[in-house]
Amino acid sequence: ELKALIFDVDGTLAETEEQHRLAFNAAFAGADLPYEWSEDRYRELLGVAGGKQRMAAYFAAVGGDTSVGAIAALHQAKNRHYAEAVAAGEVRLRTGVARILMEARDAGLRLAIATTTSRENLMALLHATMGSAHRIFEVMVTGEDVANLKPDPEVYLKAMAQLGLPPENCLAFEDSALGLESATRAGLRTVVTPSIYTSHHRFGPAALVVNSLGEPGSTIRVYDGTLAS
Ligand code: XBP
Ligand code: MG
Repeated sequence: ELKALIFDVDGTLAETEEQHRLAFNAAFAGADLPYEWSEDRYRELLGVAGGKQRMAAYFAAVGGDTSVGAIAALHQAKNRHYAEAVAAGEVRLRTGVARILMEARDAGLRLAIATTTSRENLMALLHATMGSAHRIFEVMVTGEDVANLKPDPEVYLKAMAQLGLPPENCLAFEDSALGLESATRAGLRTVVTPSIYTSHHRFGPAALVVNSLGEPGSTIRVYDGTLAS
């Protein structure tokens, strides 16, 4: 029996990765670093989950400063840029997300989040895209709440522990192969909606792969008795 839906955030609730990429580049520029991540480069770099870990992997490869302090400062600056962009309305919920959340709630399903990003980034996104409706999420587990990021299953295991439910009662929603692996290793069935940065991933263990959770441009429409031509 299905009792809860657990959502990834970046790429799944919203196409956030482009804003993360631009924010990383703004942080590099602000620190006078000669790095600028192209879309293609960022697509590869997303193979490393977590912004700090992503920078560390890249800096190690190009001979940059991999010290914890340097990376922490850059990540803080990056998150400031990200929060600004999100607050300015640069990111919207993906097609169908608002509807599935409302319909799930109305059907009595419980809603949770399992994300790699920080609580601050998560709340910035939820406030900007949903306002007070973000309270629809009963459980939120972020990258700050776990020792091991995706593809480790910890974030999903923790979300289920907080829901008090076994994987059989839950369904995960993901956009990436790393996220799918995390959910699958936690014993969950997963619906995948590939995002602009993950469309080339392989989603073997997914229960279902669909372009989106709704029809393009749709809101909830009431059938008025006439047939569309
Ligand atoms: C998302 C991530 C994050 C974001 C940036 O993974 O890997 O690192 O790219 O956020 P998922 P931070 O969607 O699987 O949760 O810089 O806060 O890490
Ligand atoms: Mg994701």
